[in-house]
Amino acid sequence: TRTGNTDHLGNHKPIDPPETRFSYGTAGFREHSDRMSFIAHRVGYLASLRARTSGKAIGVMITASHNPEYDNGVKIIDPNGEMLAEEWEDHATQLINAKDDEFATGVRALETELNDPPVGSPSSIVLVGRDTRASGVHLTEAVQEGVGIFRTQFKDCGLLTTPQLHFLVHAYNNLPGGPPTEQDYYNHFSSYFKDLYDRLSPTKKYTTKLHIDCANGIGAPKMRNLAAKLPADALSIQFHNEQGQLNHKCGADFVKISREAPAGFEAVVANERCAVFDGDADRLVYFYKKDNGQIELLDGDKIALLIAKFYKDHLAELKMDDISFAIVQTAYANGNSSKYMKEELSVTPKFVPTGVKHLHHEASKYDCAIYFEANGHGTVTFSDKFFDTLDKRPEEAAIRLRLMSRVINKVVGDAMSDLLAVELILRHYDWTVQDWAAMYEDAPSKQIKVPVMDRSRFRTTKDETSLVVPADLQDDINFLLEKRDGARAFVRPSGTENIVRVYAEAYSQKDADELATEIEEAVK
Ligand code: 16G
Ligand code: ZN
Repeated sequence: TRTGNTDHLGNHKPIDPPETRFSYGTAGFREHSDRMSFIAHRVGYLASLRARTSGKAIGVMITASHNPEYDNGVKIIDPNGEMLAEEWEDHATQLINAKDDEFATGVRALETELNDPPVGSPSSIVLVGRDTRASGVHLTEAVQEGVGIFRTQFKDCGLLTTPQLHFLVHAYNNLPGGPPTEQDYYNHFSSYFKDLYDRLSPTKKYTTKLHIDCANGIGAPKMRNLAAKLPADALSIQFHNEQGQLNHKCGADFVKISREAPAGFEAVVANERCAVFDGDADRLVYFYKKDNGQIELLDGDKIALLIAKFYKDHLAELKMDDISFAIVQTAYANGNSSKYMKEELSVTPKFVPTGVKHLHHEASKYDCAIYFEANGHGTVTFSDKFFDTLDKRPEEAAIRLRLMSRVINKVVGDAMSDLLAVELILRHYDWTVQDWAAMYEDAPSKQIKVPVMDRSRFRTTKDETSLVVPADLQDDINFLLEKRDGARAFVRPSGTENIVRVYAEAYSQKDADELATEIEEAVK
């Protein structure tokens, strides 16, 4: 029978007071791990349904990224390796919020709405991956039980970075050969890296020494696997934060927000290049210690600009004028990065709301587009036309561009592959990390997290740069801005934590700090 036995749908009971509403946010469902089991179970069912309707492999990633160890989350990866399609987010939100005794009815209604997708198709499978969080083990089981409700195939892919699972799902559905493995990931990125590396000229200023902060997460073992396959003299990596408490005083989010060197970097000397992952290795930022002990941060905006310069230079050299090109940013992008794009690269950035799906969606409209959030999450997307055009060009610049475009994980922002791209581009230009930092100077900015009881009280305009509710708070912000020439600030509710974020930018750091603090007071 189609519907099978639904007796065990209630195995993972919601343990929350009924008034809690969960929504499939920018990062799927994310909660304290104690509350996640029934969510994982239902998401397992939903992923199996998505696999059945598409007849393809679907991914479920268990991670709470840069959040503390005690949190966890689940998100679904679509057949092409990208984020879950929007209409399915609605299905997910509805099903997770169903009360225990409504779940079976909800399931039947959804199956009917989707024309009873077939059970047991050999091509439908759910691939599950998890980061290093201890709770990931039992949440994997919960997903498996959910997938099993209608006997859809299930494969536990074990510990993976988030982008690795995206890569596997994409490869499963789109590449010939048997089921892809984690080794295919390393082979893919290391071999394109080597091909491009072999074509670059010897360097005078670029140095191979690189420190990596692994945020005590899954990036540590996986980057070691990848590094082992790179040409021996390409990078000399010193790994930090491999075993300690996940994301604690380290990782991309910590460094970006605090503008401090992570714990474990005390002995690193000034001016050495340092890369930083987050807990599931989909974000990357860089920094170096300055002589005065502070750090110079090279965030997602700086990475975007470095990659954008490489692409613009190559497209110009090859005169590929019929290739549409774009850079996509959010309101958190540093004002001076956007200015550099306009003035030095002649590209006016497109602005979209926070969350990778929005950036990715906008980027996909172009033949080649670079998108990055300031927090370090981003990648480059390409159309078929982009590759078709390049394939016909014999020039060295075309070969370089093609190889670079394979080093990049086009389906999702990926700290490891972004790192390879950055290192190759620095090598190509023979730049030090200081040369890169000097592309533009960040406008002084400050970000503050303000804990709130109910973040749904705050609603913004689509571009997230001003509040619709509470309107009087926006009036206060406008008043504070009027006092400061050239300043910019906004408040937006987090999609992942019970906080609102205050962002302020001004001519001086002192002004930015003051402005942010004054807004923080107004929020409280
Ligand atoms: C999630 C998003 C990230 C976004 C962040 C914003 C994905 C895969 N991740 O981590 O892109 O920057 O949320 O967090 O979309 P916030 O809503 O707490 O500011
Ligand atoms: Zn992450």
